[in-house]
Amino acid sequence: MSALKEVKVPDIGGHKNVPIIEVLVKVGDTVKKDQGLITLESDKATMEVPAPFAGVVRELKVKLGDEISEGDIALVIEATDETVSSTKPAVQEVAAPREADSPAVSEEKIVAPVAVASTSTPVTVGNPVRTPPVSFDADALMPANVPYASPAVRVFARELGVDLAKVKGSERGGRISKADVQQFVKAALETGVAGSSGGSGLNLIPWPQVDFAKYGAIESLPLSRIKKISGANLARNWAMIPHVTQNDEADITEMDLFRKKLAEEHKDVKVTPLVFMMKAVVAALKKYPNFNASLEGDNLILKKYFHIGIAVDTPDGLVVPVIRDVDKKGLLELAQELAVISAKARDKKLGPNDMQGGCFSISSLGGIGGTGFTPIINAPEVAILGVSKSQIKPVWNGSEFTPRLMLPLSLSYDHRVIDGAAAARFASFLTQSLADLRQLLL
Ligand code: CAO
Repeated sequence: MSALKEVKVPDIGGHKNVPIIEVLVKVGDTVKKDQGLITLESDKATMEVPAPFAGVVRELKVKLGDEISEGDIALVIEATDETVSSTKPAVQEVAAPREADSPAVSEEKIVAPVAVASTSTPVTVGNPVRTPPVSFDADALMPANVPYASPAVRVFARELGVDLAKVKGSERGGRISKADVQQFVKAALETGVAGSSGGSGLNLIPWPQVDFAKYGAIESLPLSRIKKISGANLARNWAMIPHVTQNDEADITEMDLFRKKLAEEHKDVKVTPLVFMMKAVVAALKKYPNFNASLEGDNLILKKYFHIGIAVDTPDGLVVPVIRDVDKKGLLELAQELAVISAKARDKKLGPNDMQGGCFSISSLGGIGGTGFTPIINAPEVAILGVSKSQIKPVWNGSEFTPRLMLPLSLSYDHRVIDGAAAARFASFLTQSLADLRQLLL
């Protein structure tokens, strides 16, 4: 007699209450081993639970929209005899019901594999089989751009070197089938066009798989949602934008005396060097409009407004709220707004509107330390200013060394839009403006 087996949700990377976005089978369906049964979608990954063995679906224990976790029973399959013996690691077995509706559960415990697709690169957990180098398209890291296909189809496409982002899915909801991939390859061969990324992606070898626990004690912590989202953005920006960082130093001795005086007179608000940077950046953006721009195909979109993004460090990761119309606001108003928006960021109260519309970003680590770093451009912006910690340094004034408060600045720019000479001029203008604040009034 064929055995009824419960298919349990296997290890899905520690995710809990993951919604089911697709039920791929119905009662009575005959399924093959490894055929997709249900698709789960966490905040970053789409995972398919495959059939651990061939058989006939006898009962669905879940429906579309249900939220499930590891160990939950998804469905019951009547396994075909030959697969039962060969399928040790998959599910919990139940005997065929003696009385119509009460299956007795045996002790057999098995682990089902789950296929995960969090990026364009499919990862099959627990599958040590070596795969060919992965064609990496950084834009495909964005959740909305991840092609809709089962892990089996992803593996198939990868074996053929097909970039799934270029394949049109013919199934429900645009899902890409194996036949779609075959059709794509056929069409590509007929027209003589390569089916793979054709040089547009990075042909990277797979990420190293290391069993760290072999070398000592470890702890595995899930990334926060902010870290996952900002990580995807940073990876895309770093991979797709040719970054160059121009370093410079501003003599802020006088500026800092003025700042301290201002802070003394206005004890209700914290006036840090950052608000001076914001004003100096706006003056530089006005003088060099190509820095207040975004690249759109072959066009440069120049912005006539001055909204500045400020990188804020929060316990959950980096966020970049935007302060609008910096050109129209005074130092004290900016200081107040900076305090409000960074508190909002740390209290996780920023809305999407608070983080949109930026023209240029500033990442200030000056309150912490460092003499310079390479900030990553916040696309679709074309430049970002990194600010490190000011220090008193001996500076030669032509006749003697004098102690001056020097502020290190690191300007990263998109070399497709900005030439090195323009970046040097922009940075130099910034340092001069900060050294002599009267320049900001001109
Ligand atoms: N040099 C020396 N001291 C500085 C300084 C600088 N460049 N910038 C700030 N300081 C001082 C401030 O004056 C303040 O001094 P007091 O405590 O004596 O008043 C102290 O450092 C702390 O400043 P702050 O960090 O609270 O305030 P800020 O306005 O400089 O910055 C904010 C605000 C929200 C940008 C900051 O708190 C923050 O989150 N920075 C981290 C940004 C980040 O993580 N960037 C990395 C992104 S990766 O590219």
